[in-house]
Amino acid sequence: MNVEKYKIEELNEVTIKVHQRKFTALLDEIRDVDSVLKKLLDFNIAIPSWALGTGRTRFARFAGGGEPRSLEEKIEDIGLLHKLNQSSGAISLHIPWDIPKSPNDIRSLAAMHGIRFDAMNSNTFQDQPGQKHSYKFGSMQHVQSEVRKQAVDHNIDVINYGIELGSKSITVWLSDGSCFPGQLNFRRAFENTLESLSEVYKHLPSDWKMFVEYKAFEPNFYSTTVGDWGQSLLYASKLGEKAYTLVDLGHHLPNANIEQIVALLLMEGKLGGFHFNDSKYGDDDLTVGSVKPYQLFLIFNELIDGMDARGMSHSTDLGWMIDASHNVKDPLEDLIQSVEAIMIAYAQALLVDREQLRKAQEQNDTVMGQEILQKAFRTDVRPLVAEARLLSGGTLNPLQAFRTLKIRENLIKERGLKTISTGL
Ligand code: LRH
Ligand code: MN
Ligand code: MN
Repeated sequence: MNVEKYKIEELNEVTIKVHQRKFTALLDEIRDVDSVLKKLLDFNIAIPSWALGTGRTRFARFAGGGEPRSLEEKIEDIGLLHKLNQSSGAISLHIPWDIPKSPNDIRSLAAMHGIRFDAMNSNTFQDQPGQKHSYKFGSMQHVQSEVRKQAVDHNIDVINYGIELGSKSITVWLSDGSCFPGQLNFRRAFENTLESLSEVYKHLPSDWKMFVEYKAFEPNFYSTTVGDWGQSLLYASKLGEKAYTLVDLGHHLPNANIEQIVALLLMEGKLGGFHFNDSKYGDDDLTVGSVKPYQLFLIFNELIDGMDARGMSHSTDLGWMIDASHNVKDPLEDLIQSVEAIMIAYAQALLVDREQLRKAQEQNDTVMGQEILQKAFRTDVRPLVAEARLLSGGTLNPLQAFRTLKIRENLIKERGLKTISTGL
């Protein structure tokens, strides 16, 4: 299915007047609107291939129909999304869920849709058919060197696929750990993991980054060998300057202060990337901003503060990705909402009066500190985000466009009702 430019323009025509009125009203609240718009225009969020199907990170899957049946169709889906919002021009692949059989063709197809390849993801948390050694007791931490080598070789294969596609980073998420006290020697598990990661690190091209993703729990529930930002930072520091910590919002213990974690990782120059999602309990992988939008804003507030302090580019110096998937929404509609939530939180955080905030902090004016943050958070920036989309050729209202253009109905016609996207 293709969405022609004129269809987007026709749709925008219908609501442009209302939009302009709302945008003009908002201008009083924004100091340097051009610079804010430019930042929003430059900001892109990668879509993981596994978010395009329903329930891809959950136990049960209730397919909604018209799901992508191949890597090509996943790229097509992200192309559609990107046409509507002009903010999701990248895909993140998971190997072996998305083996590119012909990398050159895949690369050209993605380029046709204006999509680049974000971080590659390796998978040593599932046994694959025909695999020699099992990861039941871990992969890079494993007590047997043959198992560790198998995991290392897989990661090297993933880097090689990425090189062919033009990716510049690999995310390693290990589910290694233990379920019971006594199962594992923590120190040896750490040392084995570090040694395995160093083997992979040696194969990184000079312009690549390695992201070490941490997670406190699941599938191991007693200990996790890359369980928190401290452990991830230890690995990343020992590995070298191309290794960074990756923060997935769903991977913390309840009520963790993620904004503080982000601030300190940035201060150390060791924050590499983000997996956005939202949750009530743990790694629920829900739509970004659906449960704790204020937390998301506070995280962006620290991101901007920390990146500006280090002179980093908001758009290119960190890896931005969504990592979500669940059962009850249309995956593309969900991604539209997630991207929108990220843009809104980013725009709100750009409005924070940092000079005033610094003064309030220096005077221990707690009340004013809170007021300054909440003034920005409570600003309805949706017209600002919509204006950025309009300027970049996207739709004023992507969700409405998705429904009016009957995108899912068309995908079902093309692919069938009983499709389940490939992968997990
Ligand atoms: C683990 C995780 C990690 C995986 C993805 C499928 O929970 O967040 O990033 O690669 O889910
Ligand atoms: Mn993740
Ligand atoms: Mn996760």
